[in-house]
Amino acid sequence: MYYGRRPQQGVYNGGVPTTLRASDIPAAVDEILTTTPFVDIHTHLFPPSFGRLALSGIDELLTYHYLEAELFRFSDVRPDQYWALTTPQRADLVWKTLFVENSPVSEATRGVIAVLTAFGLDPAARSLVGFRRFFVAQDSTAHIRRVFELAGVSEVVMTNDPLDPEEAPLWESGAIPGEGFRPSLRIDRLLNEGTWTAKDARQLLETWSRRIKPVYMAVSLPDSFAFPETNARTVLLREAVLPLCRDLGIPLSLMIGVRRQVNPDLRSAGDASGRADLRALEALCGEFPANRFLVSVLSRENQHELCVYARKFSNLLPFGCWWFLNNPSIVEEITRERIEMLGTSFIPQHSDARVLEQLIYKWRNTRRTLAPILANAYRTLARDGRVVMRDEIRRDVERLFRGNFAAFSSQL
Ligand code: RAT
Ligand code: ZN
Repeated sequence: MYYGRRPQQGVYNGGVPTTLRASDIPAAVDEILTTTPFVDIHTHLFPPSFGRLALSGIDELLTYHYLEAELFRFSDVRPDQYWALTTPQRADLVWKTLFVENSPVSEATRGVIAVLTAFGLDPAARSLVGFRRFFVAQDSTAHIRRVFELAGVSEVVMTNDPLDPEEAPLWESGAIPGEGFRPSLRIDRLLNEGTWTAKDARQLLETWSRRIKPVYMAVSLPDSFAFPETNARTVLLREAVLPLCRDLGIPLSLMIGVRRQVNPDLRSAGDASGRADLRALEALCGEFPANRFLVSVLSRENQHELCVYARKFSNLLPFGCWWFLNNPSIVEEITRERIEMLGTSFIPQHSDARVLEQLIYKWRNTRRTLAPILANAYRTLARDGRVVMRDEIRRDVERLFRGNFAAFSSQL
């Protein structure tokens, strides 16, 4: 299935590789970014077969926790009053506060505007009635296809938690994700909260790996994460998680630097970030050379060290500009640094989308930020004397947004 726009005619010059003049590079990069379908390696999306877990539509878009955090800055509503509202009431309040009474110039608010515009809806509307009517009228399969196409993604990786009381029974009763949705096995509860023995953990992970066929296992970790530590997490990583990942040929994704619930009143919006000591990665990559690690770090201050470690350990693949980093100014800085230090051997971004339609703005923004960075890299290369070919740019973009991941996970 092809989701991106098809390449323009004549791009390949009748099969002969096209050499680009420096002045043609930006347009070529734009065209290649727009027509290459990406794999979104970390989302919280679900297909319709997962019922209430599959979030879509205006009420869900507006009650995204990135926006809720902003609501409490602009409104006098107290969190307890807000949580007492129904979802449509919350959405109405967010719309009135952040979109009508204030200008939606933040990344998360602009995102909603971009989504509405992509569907031809009027983003200056004062009420949500017309938006609700539009989203309710969509056929879910056709709508997913359209969203994937508008976002330029071919597949999204879900976050699947075997210890989630709402999600687990769905898998157990045979729910099938369907086309475009790939599972990953999220093990936060197992590693961070549980009182699991290595034997029981291994058994649980084996059962769930057989059941859902994850493309990786994943865990988010606090800024205080260390390895090795004298705790259950180290034992479980050493004796259950990493041996099984190796046997299955899948990576372990480590998302490091989250400080959960610094303001619990805000629920999902109450988490913060902190700088971590990345010597934990040095120890993990060194002790487990036959394992592969996908790594994203939440603190801006940890980004350079992550690149340094990626230069030391080829079993470490940096990915994404996670959560509070997914803003154009920071994405630009991190991506330039990664290209300078790692060439094309990293994964620039994932969406972290929780609501289906967020894919549209998150991926458009990523492409928009990336285009001048990539163009600049190739123009500088041309200036240094190397011929730049269109097909090589296409190969590189394909690697950044699919190939590097595929090389890390035997399950993709
Ligand atoms: O970005 C987010 O939506 C966060 O709330 C988290 O979900 C984070 O991405 C995670 O996967 O833990
Ligand atoms: Zn996430």
